[in-house]
Amino acid sequence: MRLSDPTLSDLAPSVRRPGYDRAAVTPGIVHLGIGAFYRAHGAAFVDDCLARGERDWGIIAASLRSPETRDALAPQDGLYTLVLRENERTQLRVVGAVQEILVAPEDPQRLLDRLSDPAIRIVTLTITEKGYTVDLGSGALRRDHPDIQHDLASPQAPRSALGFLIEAIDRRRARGHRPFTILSCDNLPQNGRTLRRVLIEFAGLRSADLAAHVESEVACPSSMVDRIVPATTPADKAMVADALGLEDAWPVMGEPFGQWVIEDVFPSGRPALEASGVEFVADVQPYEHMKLRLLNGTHSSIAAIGRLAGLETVAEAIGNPAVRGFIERYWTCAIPTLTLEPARAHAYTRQLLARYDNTALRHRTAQIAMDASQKLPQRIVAALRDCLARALPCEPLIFAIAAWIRSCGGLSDAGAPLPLNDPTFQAWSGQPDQRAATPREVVAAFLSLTSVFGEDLPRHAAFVAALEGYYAAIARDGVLAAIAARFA
Ligand code: CS2
Repeated sequence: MRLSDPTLSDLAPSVRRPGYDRAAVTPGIVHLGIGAFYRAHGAAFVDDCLARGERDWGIIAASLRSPETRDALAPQDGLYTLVLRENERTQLRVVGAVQEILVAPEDPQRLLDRLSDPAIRIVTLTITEKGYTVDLGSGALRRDHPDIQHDLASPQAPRSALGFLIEAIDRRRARGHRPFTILSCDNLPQNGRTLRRVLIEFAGLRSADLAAHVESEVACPSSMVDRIVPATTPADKAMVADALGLEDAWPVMGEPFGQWVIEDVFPSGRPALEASGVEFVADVQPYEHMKLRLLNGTHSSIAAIGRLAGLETVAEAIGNPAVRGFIERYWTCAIPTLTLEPARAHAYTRQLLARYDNTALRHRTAQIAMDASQKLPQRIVAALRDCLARALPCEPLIFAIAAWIRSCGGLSDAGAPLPLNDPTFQAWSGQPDQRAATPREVVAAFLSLTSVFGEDLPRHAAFVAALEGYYAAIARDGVLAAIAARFA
């Protein structure tokens, strides 16, 4: 038997279920990018609001690409299990906030209709870094991106997130409806501001009028989101079926820790998420820097190091004394770049160590390594730039970049194939052959990636020399030996 509305009453009693009448819920949110992260984070916070009686904030979710999530969840009436795990402890909960799942490429019109419905007051996004079609080096729209080109030529049947948002904003304007507030939940620097900039630029390519409307009427609060969500495995599904007494085609896994900090700018209203533990603040940036630079920066470092060294999960990597010591040194360097009080940042890193040590998560380094070229600028390079400008120590940050470069070469230290999953990087024609080129040639080639390094870093002689030195050491000795010799 499958999890669904009619079978909810058959659930094992230990499993928490939606404590409200789902049939009485009406939609108020459209979510773009219905992946595991949103289901384990944002949707669970909204589910709590629905359970408290805020019935007009149901979620219409859309996938901008694949039908997989819809195919898994539609036969379950949108229900799915959220499993929160920490070492030996496991909590299960069925989330009921998702009312419908659309697959944008199958029927773009239907998604536009939903987005144009005045009942929709918020659009949330988890479309990953590359979904913003932004050049992270400059913050400008990637006008040459094929989806952007397509959406300018065919605004009525868009493909990109920006294409859907702008067309819907335009339709709402034509009908005299207020725009929705757009809440980015991706790990981008100043995600709301970054989004707003490319939205206005994209709208301007359609008409100056539309750009002015977006500029004056559309709010894009920034937010910081945090919960570690490893990809679901077949073993996870079997465990959930056992615990539920019902099949769930796609449960999501996460850690109990969950944080969401949001700038409180919602001119069209919002649910009382603060009652679900969300923090509303005037300025998200201190939190975002803390999270991107301390968590995501070390995550991406662990991903590159772990893959080179054959360490499969974050827990396995952080359990290695050399890697652990390196990560602690990394934090010591990154903390002075934050505006937050150091005591708070130190408490956060202590908590991070415990989160990384969580052996129940099995968070794979290969999962985090995905799309690395889109992640490094805000996670590592931004903090590095601050350190260089203030002459602060930053060796571990440079080393992490060297490890990433080496991990792009396609082979682990033991010579095993290291498949890349980073389409933007793979589309780059300047990739050197790391087996044939000298360290200097490899580093010079990578530094020409301005979307990662900007125009400034390739000219910073001390940085370039350090990067070459670390890269050469990793290539010669292997990443763990290189760490042990320098950061032990
Ligand atoms: C990770 C993040 O895959 C990745 O790049 O660094 O998904 C990370 O787990 C989350 O941002 C934690 O909130």
